[in-house]
Amino acid sequence: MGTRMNARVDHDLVIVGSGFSGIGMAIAAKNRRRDFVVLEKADEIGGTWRDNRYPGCECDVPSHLYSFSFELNPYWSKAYATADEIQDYLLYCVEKFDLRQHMRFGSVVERMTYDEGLAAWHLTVTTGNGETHQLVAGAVALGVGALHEPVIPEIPGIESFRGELLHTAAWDPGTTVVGKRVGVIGTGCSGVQVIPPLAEDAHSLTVFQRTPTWVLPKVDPAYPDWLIDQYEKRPWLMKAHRAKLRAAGEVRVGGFTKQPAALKAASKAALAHLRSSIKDPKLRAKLTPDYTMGCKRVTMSNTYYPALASDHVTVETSPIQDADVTSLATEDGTTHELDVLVFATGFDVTGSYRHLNITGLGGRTLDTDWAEDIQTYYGVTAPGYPNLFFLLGPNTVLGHTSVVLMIEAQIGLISRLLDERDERGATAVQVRPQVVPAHMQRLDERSASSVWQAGGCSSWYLDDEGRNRVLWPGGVGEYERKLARPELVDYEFTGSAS
Ligand code: NA7
Repeated sequence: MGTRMNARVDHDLVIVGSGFSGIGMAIAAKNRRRDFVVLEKADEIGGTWRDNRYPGCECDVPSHLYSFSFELNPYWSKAYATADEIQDYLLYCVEKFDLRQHMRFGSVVERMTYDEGLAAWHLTVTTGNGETHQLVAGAVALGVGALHEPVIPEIPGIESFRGELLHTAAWDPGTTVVGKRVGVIGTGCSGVQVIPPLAEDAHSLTVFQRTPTWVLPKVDPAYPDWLIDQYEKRPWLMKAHRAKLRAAGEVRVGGFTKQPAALKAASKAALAHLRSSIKDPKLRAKLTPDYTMGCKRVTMSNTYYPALASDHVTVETSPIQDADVTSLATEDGTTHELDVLVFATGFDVTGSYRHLNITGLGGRTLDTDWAEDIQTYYGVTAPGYPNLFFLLGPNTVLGHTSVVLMIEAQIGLISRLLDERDERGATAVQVRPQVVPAHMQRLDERSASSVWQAGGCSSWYLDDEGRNRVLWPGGVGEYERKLARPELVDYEFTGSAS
């Protein structure tokens, strides 16, 4: 199980979550022979790709870039992997690195409180059988995912609706919509993916659209067997392909942060895609975005517009008013009779940490601190919360390339800081509070002119004040360099292990 550094704790490191972040962190801890466990609330490993099992669910980042750099996968079947394929990859990683023995399934973290005297975290954990126990951790790495807490909008009367209610992130695999009257609320990435397969089976489909999305054609060829064979035999070929995909993604970030003009060509391509797919001018008008491309995450689909153009599909743009036993009513006075209502309404991104009830130094709580303003250092550490690390935390999600690259950079930094703490004979490491405001100010300055803040839309990227608190406003390369060579003076190492 590795060497425990501090005899006063149950585990040197507790990792919460077993998606890409948790698994990557676990592999690093194992390689460094740290004593660790992974707490997972579900009964199987995975995160986004275990929970999002709605029909049509795929990753919008190229598959060869959406994997660990140290565990490339020659077998991706096509340019953009399905949820199933990604989950299979993660299952493979867990077996290969023999991580299952470290997994504690059905373990829900209810509360985390920092004990300054012990320089450790007390975790209150509820297990599947309803029992609660305490764990003491020398450090905690939170890999709970940014897109984790499904949002269900409040619709007056929805509790009386007798049809089936589903959120895309909590799909019941037994659901069938064959011959049914289906409603879908939301036209973000999930909506764009789930609508075509539902339209294929449903008797009728009503799409409740609040804001039209930008949709690019999807170029998603299957990898032929001969190429998979080559990737298997010649990993350098696969690495070269990955490097090309990475470079293509990195070029795009300037378009989002500095020169939205660079998005002009892509916008033109998306509008041409709309024109060629939708002949009805009224429908086309409804589907034409009035904000700059990239302000919300750009979607890709060849089947979305054709599905919306089908005779049995209606795009409803009048706002939802209320629900009753069998229907949804919209403000234009229309009643929409439905058997199934699908919420493709996204996630409460900052809420991901709320359910953990985190209390740091001096009784401060993360909820209160972050309600005022989210302040982190490179999204990994927060002042006042020693020995606590966030994976894919604030301002580290990406709109232009693979977040797995960010996760790996973060795992490298966390491992480095913990090693440094232990080598110095200290018990706690935390970011120096005084370096954080300037860091956040730089992020704010860079975000101010970005298309996310200045593109004329609202999205889950922005907080209540319209500030970007989700995306990293730069290239992955820059982030990797900063985290690979951290300024150790920016961190305080305190306490004495002896
Ligand atoms: P998103 O991108 O947050 O999209 C949610 C969609 O639901 C979006 O179209 C919203 O409209 C719509 N929505 C949310 N609440 C309502 C209400 N009350 N009424 C009508 N419509 C509503 O979530 P996704 O799951 O699609 O994607 C999340 C990320 O997952 C995605 O970016 C990828 O990274 C993967 P709005 O645009 O706010 O007007």
